[in-house]
Amino acid sequence: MALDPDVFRQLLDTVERFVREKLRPNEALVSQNDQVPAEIIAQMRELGLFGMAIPEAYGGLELTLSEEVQVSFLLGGTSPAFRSMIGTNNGIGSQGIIIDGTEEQKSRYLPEMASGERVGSFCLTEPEAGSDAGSLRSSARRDGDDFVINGTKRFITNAPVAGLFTVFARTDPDSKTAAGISAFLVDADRPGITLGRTDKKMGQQGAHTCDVIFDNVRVPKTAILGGPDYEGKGFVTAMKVLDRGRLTIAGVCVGVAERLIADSLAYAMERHQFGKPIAEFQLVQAMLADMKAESFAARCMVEETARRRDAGHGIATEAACAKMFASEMVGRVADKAVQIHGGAGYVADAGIERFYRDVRLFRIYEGTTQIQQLVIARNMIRDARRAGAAA
Ligand code: COS
Repeated sequence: MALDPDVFRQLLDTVERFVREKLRPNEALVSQNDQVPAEIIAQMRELGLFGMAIPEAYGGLELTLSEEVQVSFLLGGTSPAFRSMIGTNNGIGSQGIIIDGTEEQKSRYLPEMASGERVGSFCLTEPEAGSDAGSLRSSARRDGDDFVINGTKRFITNAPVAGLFTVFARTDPDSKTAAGISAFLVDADRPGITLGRTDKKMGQQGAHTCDVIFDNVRVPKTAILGGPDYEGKGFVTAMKVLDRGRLTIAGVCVGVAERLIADSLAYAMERHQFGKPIAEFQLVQAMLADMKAESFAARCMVEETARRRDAGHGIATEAACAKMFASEMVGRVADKAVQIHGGAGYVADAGIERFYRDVRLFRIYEGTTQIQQLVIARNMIRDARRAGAAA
């Protein structure tokens, strides 16, 4: 349910002030120390940012997707590492439970996730199964009323601090495809779970990923997301979660692009060459105009897709379009931001080069650009066939 407009306005004002006064001044420090300070995480918890997308009945803010993307635009105005802290609890770490979880699973996990007490991580990717998620090899072998999980998950966001893993594993050993995969809710302190070393990444320092290794981890059959009747339906849950996740990432891309445009414009108006501000040169203006037009287009795509989802429509195609366009767009915007800043954009001081590295990930996680293309084209063909069959 949408928030009262005044209450929502206040939330946006608070987030905007938090980003400006608390997060931006700490960007360089977070990158240098590869750590978001505990004090900032505590403030995020107080503001309710871990539970934006979680229903009010379980302690969250229950924002509509249209509202949530407005917050994503604002959070994109600073280093993506900050948003990553709260990203999984609002997205891939909790949405499976919200969409398909049983009442018992919701009341057990969602309140702690909404408060930020428990961090959720999404364990889909494996060393040999990235884009082809349906080929994953982790297994969940039935043993009486339990399942025993074995396998390695890779690049798992927030795993080092997670209290809950949504683990995708094959419950049907005879299947090699998406069918036969189930999702399990596994407490992080279960015996048999170990973490790999934290990955050293190109950017987004402060946001952590690592391997999660499951070695004979025993869970009851009630740990299947959605309950025992959902055995074999895990892959479809993953896809539904990713549809939504892809849109919020597109929203963050728009926010980062808008930040880089504001910084580039300010720099271009201040920096003098050949006797005048470089913003007065048409070749610089062309870059600024392209940046603005592209980010505006992505903003419109994100807002329209969120509206469709809030109205109850499927958004698999639109979310893939928005994620593909917005993540590619912010890559181009970051490149132009470096160009406009010239030498100042290439050295670390202004932080532009950091954003240039940070945004590279957007084209990869929650589905590469190529996977989005595949999803879009496949859905187009399917819809055309259906329309043909109906004619
Ligand atoms: N919503 C609901 N159901 C969906 C769906 C969606 N968006 N997309 C697919 N499904 C369903 C299909 O309908 C199918 O169900 P049925 O067998 O009952 O018809 C099932 O899921 C399998 O779908 P499909 O045959 O399309 O699966 P593929 O193995 O061909 O894989 C892609 C499809 C490539 C789209 C999928 O593997 C994917 O998204 N890969 C990228 C994974 C990713 O984003 N990883 C990032 C790491 S997670 S942060």
